[in-house]
Amino acid sequence: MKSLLSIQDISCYGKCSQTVALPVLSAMGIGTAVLPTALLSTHTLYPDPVRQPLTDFLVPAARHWKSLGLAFDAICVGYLGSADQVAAVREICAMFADTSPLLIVDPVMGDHGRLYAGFDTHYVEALSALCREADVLLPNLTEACLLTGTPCPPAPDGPQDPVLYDRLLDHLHALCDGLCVITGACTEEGRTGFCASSGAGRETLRYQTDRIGASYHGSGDLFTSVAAGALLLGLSPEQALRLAADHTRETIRATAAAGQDPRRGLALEETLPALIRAVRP
Ligand code: PXL
Repeated sequence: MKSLLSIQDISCYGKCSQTVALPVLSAMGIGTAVLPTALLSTHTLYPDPVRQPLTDFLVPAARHWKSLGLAFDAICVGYLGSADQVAAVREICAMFADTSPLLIVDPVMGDHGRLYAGFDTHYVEALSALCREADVLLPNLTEACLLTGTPCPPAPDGPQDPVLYDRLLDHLHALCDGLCVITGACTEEGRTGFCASSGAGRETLRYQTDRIGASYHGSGDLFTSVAAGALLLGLSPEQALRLAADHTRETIRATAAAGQDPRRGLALEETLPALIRAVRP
């Protein structure tokens, strides 16, 4: 069984980050260990979450695993709360580098053209250093602009000229020579998907599928989790990313149909059986 270490926060109520990654990767048949970077009573769409950063726990926990001889096929990094946590994660990646795990980084720091609250340019720089080491990098449009110093387009949630994505992918490759994926890429009204390439000048993978008229916290986390699991299972980048886009679309559709408070996040439970059938027929 393939193994993956998921490094991101646990938001105890409102599905995102670890509470998306763990069920999804387990359903896909990936043995998943979690390294929580912080505990939050809820994710940050609810007002005033209680936060308990776990920065001092990260490196000692990883040292303990190392002393036990544990190793992972992949390390997948999501939301981190501070530049100190980014430094700790880089130290952990260096600790496990002798077993060459696939490093998958979702540089969670903004959306809709803006940095999330609590992050600043210092954080962007710290995260860029981690992105340099990634084998797979999955920013959304806002994050791709922040990482490459590109002004974000005035209507970041609407359709963009495909040339913008090509240019961003080229700039991202100056940072990271792995597979770069711009998630949520939209080039047609009412559609969404991804643009990706595995090196400057290489073929660009483009995919557009129906955009469901609802948006939920944790959707990017779901895309990254499915893509990570599928890559570990040996799917090609194009197959893995299409599966991630299609599964995210169907989960958003099912969540909208469930009619619950949107802050609860994605109704993952509705679509896990289909995901299992897709990857473990
Ligand atoms: O979905 C990404 C994410 C994860 N965890 C926390 C967040 C966010 C996005 O804002 O706030 C705590």
